Amino acid sequence: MHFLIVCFVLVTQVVTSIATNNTTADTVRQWECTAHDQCPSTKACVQGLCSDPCVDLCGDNTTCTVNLHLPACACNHGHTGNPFVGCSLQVVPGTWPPIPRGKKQFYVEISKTADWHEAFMICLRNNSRLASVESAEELEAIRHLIRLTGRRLGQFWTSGSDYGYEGHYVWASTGTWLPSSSDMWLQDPHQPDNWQNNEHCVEVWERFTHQGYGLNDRPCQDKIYYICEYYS
Ligand SMILES: [Ca+2]
Repeated sequence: MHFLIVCFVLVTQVVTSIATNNTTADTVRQWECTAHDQCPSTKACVQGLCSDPCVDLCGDNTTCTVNLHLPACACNHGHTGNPFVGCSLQVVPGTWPPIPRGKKQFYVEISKTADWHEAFMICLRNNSRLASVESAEELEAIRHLIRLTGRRLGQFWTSGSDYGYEGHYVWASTGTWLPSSSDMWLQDPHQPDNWQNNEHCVEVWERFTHQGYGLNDRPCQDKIYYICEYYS
């Protein structure tokens, strides 16, 4: 559902008497109009000229249309707010992603560590969710952010888990599958390996510099850094 706010503004019709003593013939001739209906339907009579009434009328993320000389501002699809001031992406409570067609972003936390469940809660409390790494491009974006922190060989929780069904991984924040055959899993040894039958949560790990960054299952109670995702 999106909200569409349409507001009409009556453009002030300038009807000023030209029959004043000081009005010259030249001044009279430069007037295009004295009423809207003397202009095309997409123009309005503003200060004697047929003008576009949308100029500088609406705020950001809006569309202005003119019907029978009258301008109307409306928020663009997926946006909400006052179209004359500006509209922002509409947040839909209880859904993820919360913003239709919003851009997914990641936040890498390196100031504190947490176990998997604690990390999940921390991200929720910060209007985000524990990260779901759903493509090689997203893994690359995370690698770039981690590199910016200066941390090497670090370990970071994602929302991946096979708690519900051993060996069947899902991104808990989105409910989508994470195939065990995905190229994003670290190799040598092949992950996920459920080492000692105690690894059910998924991290991003720079195992060795020559392997680069990839996914690995590890014990959920381990305290490591974590990555949240949010939309803007
Ligand atoms: Ca493992």
